Amino acid sequence: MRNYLKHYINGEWIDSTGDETEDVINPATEEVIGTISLGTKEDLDKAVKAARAAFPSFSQTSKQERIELLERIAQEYEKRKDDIIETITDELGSPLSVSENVHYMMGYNHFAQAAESLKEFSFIENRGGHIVMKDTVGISGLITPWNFPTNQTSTKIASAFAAGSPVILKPAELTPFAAVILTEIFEAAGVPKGVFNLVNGSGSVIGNGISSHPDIDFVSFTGSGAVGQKIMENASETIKNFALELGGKSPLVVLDDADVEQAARTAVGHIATNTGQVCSAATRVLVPSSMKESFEKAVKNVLPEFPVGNPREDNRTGPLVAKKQWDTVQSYIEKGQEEGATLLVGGTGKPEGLDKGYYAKPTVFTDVKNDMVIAQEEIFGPVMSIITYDSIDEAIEIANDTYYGLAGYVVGENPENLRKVASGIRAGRVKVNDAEADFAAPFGGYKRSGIGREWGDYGIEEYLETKTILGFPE
Ligand code: TAP
Repeated sequence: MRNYLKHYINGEWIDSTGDETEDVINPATEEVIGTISLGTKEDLDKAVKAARAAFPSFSQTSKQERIELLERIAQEYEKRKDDIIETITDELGSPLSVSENVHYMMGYNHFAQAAESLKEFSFIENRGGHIVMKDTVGISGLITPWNFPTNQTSTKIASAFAAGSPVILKPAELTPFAAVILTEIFEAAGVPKGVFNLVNGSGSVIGNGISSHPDIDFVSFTGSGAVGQKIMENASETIKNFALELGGKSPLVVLDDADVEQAARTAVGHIATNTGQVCSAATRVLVPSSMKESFEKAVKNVLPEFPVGNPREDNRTGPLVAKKQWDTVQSYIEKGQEEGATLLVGGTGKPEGLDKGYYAKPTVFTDVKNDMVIAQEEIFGPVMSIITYDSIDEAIEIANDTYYGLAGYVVGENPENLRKVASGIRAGRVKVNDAEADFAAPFGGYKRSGIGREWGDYGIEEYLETKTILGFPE
């Protein structure tokens, strides 16, 4: 049992001023694996005070000092590898291989990349008559979701530290333990007191408290569009700066010269990895009408490569994070059937032999029309919609016929067509074939997928203000 009943404020683990707690459940076993304290407004105020007190000295640290701090964090992070992997598997239900190759790896890369980006980063530009300086935004409130417990926390914290901004982190109640390990990593790396503060608690108290706090200068949020809107409303009261990374309903455009089996593997990988609980997952798969049957056959063929089951065994897909998420996914599968889409594989209920745990069946709908609810709303589960198209222009039109614009994918051979589709998709990140991950590349959305960019130097920019100085003595 992991009982984390304290918050980390001003370099110390301190008791909560309230007595409310929340149990954390392992989604694979449905058993309680620990408890956290739910913080109060008073706890948040203490954390804000600590971050404010740390601001004058931390914001004035040199670039070199902050590079060294980020490098020490990356080193300490590596030392906690096994802990991080096991913790994420227990709280989120992701298979050990996914916890290692996705969650652990992404967290590490954000700290290492922030150090690298900072080396090249220029905080001052002489523009002839005037100087333009990049100045720390102030203190930052970070609100993160449950689906990537180290990725989303690390990208925000690494960028804030690179920019010299002290932070208050509120992780999601469903997966709060990875943030405790991160806190221990920061302690071991010598993060100055007050620069990192962890307040556990509910979105309605601590999350809401952060976005409306008059002494917090900037809020970075990742999560649902509904909460994103609430944050914008709250931030408007104090004209607070904010960045939002929200949902997606991303298209994967399969071109007619794509290797059909490989394209199907890519598509299934999107709904299998993290059990489809990924904001940038490709859940609308656009295939040429002429390829429909061969693609459907290929999907059925590759599905067994992604076995669903106990995340501590050799499986590729674990349970959904919580009963509530399982119920949501079930209702979307029912909706798809009501709307007249054809169920190719999967459906409602649990996979055979997996009665305990929030396991869902990987589900693929075909004959989907892009205006159906299952093609428009973010399901956040292992559900794919296959939609056909007859020309590349039509594929781009369908790809963009969505409120979202977080990501897009295109697979095929002809470079001209790949370029046309990649350039035509209205989204913050488009991936062509098997392009490798690049942690210096900006990440964020168009339209209702958000405002702002994370990762690398673009991520650091979010935590900076621009200041002009006229007549700066040489
Ligand atoms: P959200 O409700 O958006 O939760 C994300 C974070 O915001 C959590 O830390 C949450 O706290 C906090 N929060 C909740 N209400 C808040 C408020 N009024 N003010 C400030 N912060 C608040 O997401 P969810 O309930 O976990 O998931 C719902 C749906 O959102 C999912 O099904 C999925 O579609 C989408 N989602 C998207 C993403 C990404 S990466 N785009 C990530 C997660 C979920 P607590 O949960 O601890 O109360």
